[in-house]
Amino acid sequence: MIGVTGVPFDEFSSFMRGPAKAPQFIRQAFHSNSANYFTESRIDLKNSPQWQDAGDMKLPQGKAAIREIEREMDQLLARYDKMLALGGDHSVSYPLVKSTSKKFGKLTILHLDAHGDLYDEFDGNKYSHACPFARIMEEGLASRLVQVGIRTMTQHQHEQVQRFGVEVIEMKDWRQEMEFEFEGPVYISLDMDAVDPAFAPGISHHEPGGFTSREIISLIQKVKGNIVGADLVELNPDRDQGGITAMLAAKLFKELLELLLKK
Ligand SMILES: [Mn+2]
Repeated sequence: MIGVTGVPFDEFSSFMRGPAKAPQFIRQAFHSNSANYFTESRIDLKNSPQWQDAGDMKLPQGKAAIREIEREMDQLLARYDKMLALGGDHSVSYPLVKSTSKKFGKLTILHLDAHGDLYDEFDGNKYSHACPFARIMEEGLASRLVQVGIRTMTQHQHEQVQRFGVEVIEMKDWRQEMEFEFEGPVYISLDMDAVDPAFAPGISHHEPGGFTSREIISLIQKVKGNIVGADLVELNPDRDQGGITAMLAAKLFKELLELLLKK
């Protein structure tokens, strides 16, 4: 059984709050009468007995939330085979990955994002949404970190890439023919801002030059491997236009869920 949980936390966003509201907006879009519950390969998620919405986490404020996300994820992973988490800002990925690696061992992480999120610290906060992958790599939670869609590389983050041996496919080097196949347990962390803000304006950091909706959907559909966990983060409903980013998030949620259901 796959579990889905919402992680309503955005206190460690560096620029703008809002993603704490994302889980409810993604659920609303998922259940919208304007669409149906089928994935593009015709899996009927409404009538699938293989997944369940476990509701939202109940989180305290500040750094205690990071510990609580890990603790609640530990409990969820004791009840469910695998989990898909709806964020929240990207700071939630560190405790989610930490918990997932306790169950499945060292992970290969496919990280789709405009940003590397590899800062050692940001505005004095080691748990900032700009830092989760530095924490993950420092603690050895992943054997491979593969980042795709990056288009904001800085000198410091480039040094972090070298330090941790991160495999980066910057957006400028990405090609549609690229396919991703991995050995061992795989975790997918999908930041909505990987998508171009023209398609996904409902995010905090508008970074032009990203994926089209079609490109990111197809990229996910072609991922091969044993997907043991995923998160979908950084939807900011306050910035959305007519709910189009929430609808894209719901679509990506469906395709990610299908990947988790596969094995
Ligand atoms: Mn990002």
